[in-house]
Amino acid sequence: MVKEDLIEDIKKKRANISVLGLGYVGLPLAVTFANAGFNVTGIDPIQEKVEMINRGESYISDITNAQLRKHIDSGRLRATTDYSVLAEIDAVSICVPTPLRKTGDPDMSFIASASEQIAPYLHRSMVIVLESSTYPGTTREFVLPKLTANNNLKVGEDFFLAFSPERVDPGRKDYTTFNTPKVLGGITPACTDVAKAWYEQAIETVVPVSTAEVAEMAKLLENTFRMINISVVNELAQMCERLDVDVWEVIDAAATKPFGFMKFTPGPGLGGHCIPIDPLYLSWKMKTLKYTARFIELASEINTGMPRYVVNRIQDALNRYRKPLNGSKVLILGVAYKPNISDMRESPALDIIHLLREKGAIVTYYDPFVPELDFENIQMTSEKDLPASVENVDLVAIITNHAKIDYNMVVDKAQLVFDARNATKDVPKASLKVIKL
Ligand code: SAJ
Repeated sequence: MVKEDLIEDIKKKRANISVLGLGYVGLPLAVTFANAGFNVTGIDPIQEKVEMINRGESYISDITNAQLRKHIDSGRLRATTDYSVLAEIDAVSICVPTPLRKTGDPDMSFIASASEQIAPYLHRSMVIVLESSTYPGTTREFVLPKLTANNNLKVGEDFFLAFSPERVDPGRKDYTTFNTPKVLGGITPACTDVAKAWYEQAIETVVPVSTAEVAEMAKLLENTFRMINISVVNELAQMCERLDVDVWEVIDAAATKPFGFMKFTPGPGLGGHCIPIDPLYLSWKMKTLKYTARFIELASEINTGMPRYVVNRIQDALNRYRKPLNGSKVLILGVAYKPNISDMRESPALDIIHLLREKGAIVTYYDPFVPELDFENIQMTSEKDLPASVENVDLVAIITNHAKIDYNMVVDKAQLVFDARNATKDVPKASLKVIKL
């Protein structure tokens, strides 16, 4: 009766919930469970984050202080760095990072640590859901053995384990943790039942699938689809340049097709912690099975080649005006990995800055969302006066097209513009000074 009793406790909101990892996925998830009436204990190893949460201060833009404070003041939600609270917890969501190592292999250390921290407190009538994007088989082959290493609890009978991919798109207002359909698959059917009974108390639509592997693979299909389609248009941009055809016009024309087409746009490369990374978890797993995921590897090669392609195009643009790149002043306009956010993870702007400097360019940047850059070999401060900065360089390279920038002013004051995002599409007379990807 373990399964039925746990589902009863969940439905009655008697079950105590924990979310392990309070980042852009975990904190909104914790608040979503609290909104549904559960008592939630967030766990994170970073003391500063825990203290901010317990003061009702949100460090995640998708969660306001008011949304957080409501549950802190009512005592429904609290945070801690102490994993021993798990002894009193009935349901745990694991929302920890899954980055890549420098070698390009999956970094499973965060999932390993979370599993090992939970194991001593694993008890009968407990459900655990892994949310971190990872390779198919992780939940069954990697997490389960760590949970049961020092006990004889039986998955699907004594406790329950499932995978449910996060689908958080930071900054998006129309889709939230609550109303984004949630795929969920268990190690056993009973695991799927228990996890589904839990998640559907707090999330509008839960989509059960037959196994954890199906859920893991569905997530990777979502982001592999995106990564490969972006690489297609990145290669198309290179073809169009050789054909002297405007790739942006081509894509806009193709996008008029009301069915059977989905618009993607070329750019300076692929940033973020999902799209360029998740597909490589799949290709890595397939390598262990002696299978080469050719599309993923080719797409990754094209996307990672875009920063160098952009720098070559910048060099050609200056060359037209008899200016060697070496010694020319180049302003990078927009460095975040995508428009209107401050996130720099995997941003192609960093590669472009590095490559330009390697060729002797004098590089500055302006990004209203990123006041400072402090990465391995790049320590820079954003220019403060955009008009003056634009006037003072040989070329402005629009790398990330933040909406708040006045591109009319940029084109008006610049000597030369390389536009990697078609940000100047509505600027009259842009063609006189703007060279587009
Ligand atoms: N990019 C292009 N061309 C495109 C779309 C994106 O070059 O047509 C670039 C962006 O500039 C960025 C990178 O790709 O550097 C990733 O962009 P993204 O729009 O995919 O944004 P992300 O990384 O925030 O992706 C997230 C993902 N959400 C989750 O993994 C839960 C992704 O699945 C979503 O589809 C995406 O948000 C979204 O739709 O906004």
